[in-house]
Amino acid sequence: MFMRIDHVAIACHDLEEKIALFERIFELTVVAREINEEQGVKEAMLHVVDGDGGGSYIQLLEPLSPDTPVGKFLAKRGEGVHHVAFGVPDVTEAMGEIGGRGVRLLDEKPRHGSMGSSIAFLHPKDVGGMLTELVQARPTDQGHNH
Ligand code: MC0
Repeated sequence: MFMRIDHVAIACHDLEEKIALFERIFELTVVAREINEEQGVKEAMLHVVDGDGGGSYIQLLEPLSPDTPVGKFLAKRGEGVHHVAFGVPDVTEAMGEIGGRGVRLLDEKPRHGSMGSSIAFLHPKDVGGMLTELVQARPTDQGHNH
């Protein structure tokens, strides 16, 4: 079902500071920036490698306000890994299959994700404490990436 790890997301207080850190220590490059009002984040995608059906990235997330998933996470746990996202060929199909195995879906239908992707989250308590995201890359990205 999983084609690749699409991204590992890191919650941070200062997006620009963390972009500079990851560029310096890992020689990564920002390939997309976005404000996602629905998810309450300002984000940057740093390209790691190209893979099956899309690329793999580090995603840096800064909350738009304290009363958002990432804002609450920072207040409770501080900066660090917020979620892991797996690339799937069809997010609706993956939601049905995984949901059918008793995992709570946090989204009833796919939402808008980074770089035109369709995404859905799974409850961390049903995935060993790991907030998990399913990602279907934008159709034009599949096969030849960003
Ligand atoms: C909360 N918990 C987590 C967690 N956030 N565990 C692992 N990783 C996380 N990121 C744990 C808490 O410690 C708590 O456990 C329990 O889950 C309930 O959390 P809460 O603090 O009471 O907070 P809630 O219930 O208000 O919300 C948690 C929940 C929420 C995961 C349901 O954050 C959510 O719906 N997230 C999905 C959307 C999201 O995260 N969007 C931002 C990124 P204890 O043991 O203390 O009870 S959007 C994004 O990144 C997009 C743009 C993209 O990738 O393209």
